[in-house]
Amino acid sequence: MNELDTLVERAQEAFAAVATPADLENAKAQFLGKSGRITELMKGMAALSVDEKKSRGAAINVAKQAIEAALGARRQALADAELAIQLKSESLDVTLPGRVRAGGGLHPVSRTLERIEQIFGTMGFDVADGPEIESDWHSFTSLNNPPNHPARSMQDTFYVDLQGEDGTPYNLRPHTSPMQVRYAHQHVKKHQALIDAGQSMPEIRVIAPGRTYRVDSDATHSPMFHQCEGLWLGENVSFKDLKVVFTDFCRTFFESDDLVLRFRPSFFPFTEPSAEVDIQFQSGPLAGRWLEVAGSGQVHPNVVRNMGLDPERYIGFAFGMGPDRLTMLRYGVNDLRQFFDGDIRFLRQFQ
Ligand code: 2U9
Repeated sequence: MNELDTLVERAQEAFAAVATPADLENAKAQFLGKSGRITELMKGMAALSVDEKKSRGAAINVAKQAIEAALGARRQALADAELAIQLKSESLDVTLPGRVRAGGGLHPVSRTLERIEQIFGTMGFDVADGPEIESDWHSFTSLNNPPNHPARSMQDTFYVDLQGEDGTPYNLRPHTSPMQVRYAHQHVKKHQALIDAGQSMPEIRVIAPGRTYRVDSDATHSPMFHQCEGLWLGENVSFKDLKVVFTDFCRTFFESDDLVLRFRPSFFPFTEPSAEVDIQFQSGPLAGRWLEVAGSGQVHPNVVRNMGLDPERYIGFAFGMGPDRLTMLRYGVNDLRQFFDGDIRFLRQFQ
């Protein structure tokens, strides 16, 4: 093997030995660079005769071309390998299962509250809002609760370590009634000029849905629960209106006209007379049983007075129901606590 063949072979080996394009360019310099082997061989021809130069030059050129071809092939091979690695690292497995975006949903009790608001909305009821931490006056006194009523005791009501101006501690509202008292006050304030002039004030028609708190916990009681109360107050509102409104509400809520109501005498400090409202389905899985769904009554004159109105002129009715219990009835759930345990498997059933 002559010297040029050996040089070509060495170049091929050197190119094959490099692993990166940068190393390849360094290796190239040894053979094809300005002071590389091929350039040296060219320079070495100076002393040769014209004929020798021709044949020697042609032979060196053949060797140079062989080295350049080896370089080009190696460049391509390295570029191909790099591309292959990149393609592999960026490859997509289109058979992998897609990423599931966990969709949120409304809590079943929230669904019930929305339904209640929607149904009463169509009957002209506004929706009140208000604080969950309440004053003693709004939770009890304004609602005609006597000073020593057991509802005021620590066994029944949660108290907050904070006192109001009158020295009584704030409570976690045990019912949603304070919201109606606040709403009524605002309404009266807004129409004070009319009232003072002895003219008619627009009716109060409002529902108050929200969270309420009592010291109670078993299968049908949770320390945090929901209530929705309603108030309709005007100059010509009667128990007959309560009966129509509530019958309409129950039939729409339970999606059944095959349902009757019963008003059973009861007692609440804030209404007189008072009545429990029971419903009975005439068909379907719950047929035949009387189910207690709400309390109701004519607003007590003392409460009307506490709202800044004359009880001789303004009369009305109020009702209160438990959206948690309505949700249990509608969906056939028998333990209230499941609603507040936060078990996603339970809650997902209502989506
Ligand atoms: C004002 C005046 C009167 C609201 C009423 C009820 C009857 C009632 C509860 C019983 C248990 C609901 O299901 S429950 O949680 N409530 O029975 N609530 S009348 O009376 C009012 C409210 C506000 C100003």
